[in-house]
This record gives sequence, structure tokens and C-alpha cells, in this order.
Amino acid sequence: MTGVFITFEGIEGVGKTTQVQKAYKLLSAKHPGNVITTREPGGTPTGETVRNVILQDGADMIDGITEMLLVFAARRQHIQDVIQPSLDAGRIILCDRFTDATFAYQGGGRGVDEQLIARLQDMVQGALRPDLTLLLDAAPDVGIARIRKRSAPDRFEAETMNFFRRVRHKYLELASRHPERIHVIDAAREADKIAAEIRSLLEAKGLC
Ligand code: Z5A
Repeated sequence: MTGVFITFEGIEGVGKTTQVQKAYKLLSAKHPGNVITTREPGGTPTGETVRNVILQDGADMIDGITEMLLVFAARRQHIQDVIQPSLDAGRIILCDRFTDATFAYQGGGRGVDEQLIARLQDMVQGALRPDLTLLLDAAPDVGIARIRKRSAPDRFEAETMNFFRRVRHKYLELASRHPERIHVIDAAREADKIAAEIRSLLEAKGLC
């Protein structure tokens, strides 16, 4: 059996990491030892290094195309070392962000040409696409208020509200383009209510 590739998307602070953990607990009870969590950028030592590069405030401004190339480089290694082997082994993968984030952040947020992103997607991933994407959607002030309570902002978190509005807008545009894959979930609600909706979606897919 081939595995199942599930991604969690949305702007900062909407609760992706919280919901990945809840889904992991739920699915692991039904498929013990057969569910993994991972994230992008990250998931491999190379990916985590790229993550540090793009999240930290450096001496130079990283331009949008450079940022896109970095996330796709990390993604390639992630697919080779983690995602494809896990799918081949029949596992369920819960991934905190994937290529929709590149369309939303580098495309919508930074203005990188979407055709360029689409070409790299084909080159780096071949036919690999998520089976299911849970887009946690909320107005930027909701997520930003949650994370600003937490710690000093990273390079993305320090962006303007307009940047996050563009990112959110692109995510919603992707959802309307791919309704069979991307489910939009109202993330302004309590975490347990969101988890209950995700549980229903996973049940409908026969996963729990
Ligand atoms: N990036 C990119 O530009 N291009 C790409 O292709 C990819 C990524 C793949 C990775 O950061 C950065 O990389 C990202 C875009 C860029 N931008 N940033 N920053 P990340 O993975 O750390 O992303 P993040 O969105 O910043 O993660 P986050 O801040 O941890 O947010 P979250 O995972 O969505 O939320 P959370 O950690 O589950 O919850 C945040 C807080 O809210 C926490 O205190 C929770 O307890 C609380 N919380 C969670 N849910 C709720 C609800 N429902 N109500 C109230 N409070 C809640």
C-alpha cells in the first residue's frame, strides 16, 4: 500500500503545529508506528539549515527568488530522504507546510512569478502532490496576536499586515483552484473545534 501525504497550511499563528500534533495522536491510535510528522522548511539536517537561513535576520536582504530556490532545495532533500521513502513504506505523513506555502509566500507575498514556482514544483517533485491539504484560515491579526505573545518575531513574522493579507489571499485562491485537495478550515475558533472538523475530514477519508 502507498502512504498518504497530508499537509497543513496557513499564515503564521493559525495553529498548524497544534493541529499536526492533535492529528498525529488521533491517527497513531489507529495506525500505530505508521504515522510521521515533519515540516518545511526542515525535516532533514539540510532542510533545518535552510530554515535557519530564511528565518533569521541576516546581514543581507534575501530576495524572493533566492528564498524560493532555498525552500525548493530543502524540499528536494526532504522528498528524497523522508517523504518518498515514507510513502513507499505505506505511512501517513503529516507535514507542517509544503509547496502551497511557496505559492503563497514567495508568489503572493513576495511577488515571484507563479509560472516559475510551478516549473520548479514539477522539476523538484515530479508528480508528487499532497493527497489532502488542510488550510487553516484566519485573518492575519488573529494569528499574529497569538504568536506575538510567544517570542520575538522571526524574519517572516516581522512582515507587515499587507504582506500577510497577500499570503492569505493567495492561499484562498489556491483553495478555490484545487477544491478536491484543499479544505479551508475556519481557524479563528477554539483549537478543539478545529480538531473536531479535521477528525471528520480524516474519517471521511477512511483514515480514522
Ligand atoms: N516558508 C516560505 O516562505 N515558503 C515555503 O515554501 C515554506 C515556508 C515551506 C516557517 O515558519 C516560515 O517559512 C513561514 C513561511 C516560510 N513563515 N513564518 N514565520 P513556521 O513553520 O515556523 O511557520 P509559522 O506559521 O510561523 O509557525 P507558527 O508560528 O508555529 O504557527 P502555527 O504552527 O500555525 O501555530 P501554532 O504553533 O500551532 O500556534 C501558535 C500559538 O497559538 C501557540 O501559542 C498555540 O498554543 C496558540 N494556538 C494554536 N491554536 C489556537 C487556537 N485555535 N486558538 C487560540 N490559540 C491557539
